Amino acid sequence: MPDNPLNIAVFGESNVGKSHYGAQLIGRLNAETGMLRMRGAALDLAAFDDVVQSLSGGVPGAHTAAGSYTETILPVVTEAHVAIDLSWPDYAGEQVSSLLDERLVPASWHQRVEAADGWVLLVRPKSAPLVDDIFSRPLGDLKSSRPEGFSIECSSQARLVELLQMLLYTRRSRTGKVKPALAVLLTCWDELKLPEGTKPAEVLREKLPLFASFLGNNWDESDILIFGLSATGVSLTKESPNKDFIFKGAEHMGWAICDDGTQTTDLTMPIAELAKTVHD
Ligand SMILES: Nc1nc2c(ncn2[C@@H]2O[C@H](COP(=O)(O)OP(=O)(O)OP(=O)(O)O)[C@@H](O)[C@H]2O)c(=O)[nH]1
Ligand SMILES: [Mg+2]
Repeated sequence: MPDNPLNIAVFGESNVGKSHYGAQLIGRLNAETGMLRMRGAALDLAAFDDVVQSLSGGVPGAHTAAGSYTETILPVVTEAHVAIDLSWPDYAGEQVSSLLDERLVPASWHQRVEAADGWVLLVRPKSAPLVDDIFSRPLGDLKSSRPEGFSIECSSQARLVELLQMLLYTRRSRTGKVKPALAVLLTCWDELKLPEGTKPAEVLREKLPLFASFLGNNWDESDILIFGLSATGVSLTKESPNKDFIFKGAEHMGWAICDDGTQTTDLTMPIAELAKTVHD
């Protein structure tokens, strides 16, 4: 096993499923059924306690409180004995909004942005509808189609491009390091109601074409992975707790979609595949 474990860091805007994926991943690691296993001693997993507890009762966890920032390091190992320190932040997604609005990467993020060998970006396609913006229609047209004084905002796709550009700039300017390998996880895949076998890269191209072409133009094909993820498998509501979560256990719920469109219950797969890409 190498002395220095690989470092993988997770990013995502508000409400994309960061906390629920973190909680479900911990469940899978504890169940020891997937491509990744824990290595090392018990950890402080307090940041995910609330969501883990809510899921075991079949209800969704709460949003991460604004202003909170914790980082959980999950020491894991792949089947090929590659050690990884998975840095799972639990920050309110609003931090990303203020990062974009203020055009400033907070100091608390620098270490993760700079040190990571691989980045995981969570994107929820249902919350990123295709809308016209300055990239798809002339500014004059946009202005005339909106009431007087209406401000024209960046589309969700443009925000994602902006986020990655800011992270890349911070990394390059402070360390001179090249781009890390990147895994884009299209979250809440169940919401998209897609036919079985649909490939994540096709969904990215169809639902987020601008973002897809930015990725294609900036990353080598061998350094980018696109997966689907449904951390809970279904939409949960507080009003009617999901019986499968209660009786089967949250560790049996949720699935991911591999790049060839096949479904797997192994929620550790996207991270394990990214580690392979980084390590090879
Ligand atoms: N349908 C469906 N809903 C999901 C899934 N994963 C998470 N959700 C829901 O999406 C919402 C947001 O999930 P969170 O994990 O709290 O998202 P977050 O990125 O941590 O959000 P902030 O803490 O606000 O930054 C919650 O209502 C979850 O129940 C999924 O796989 N499928
Ligand atoms: Mg959260």
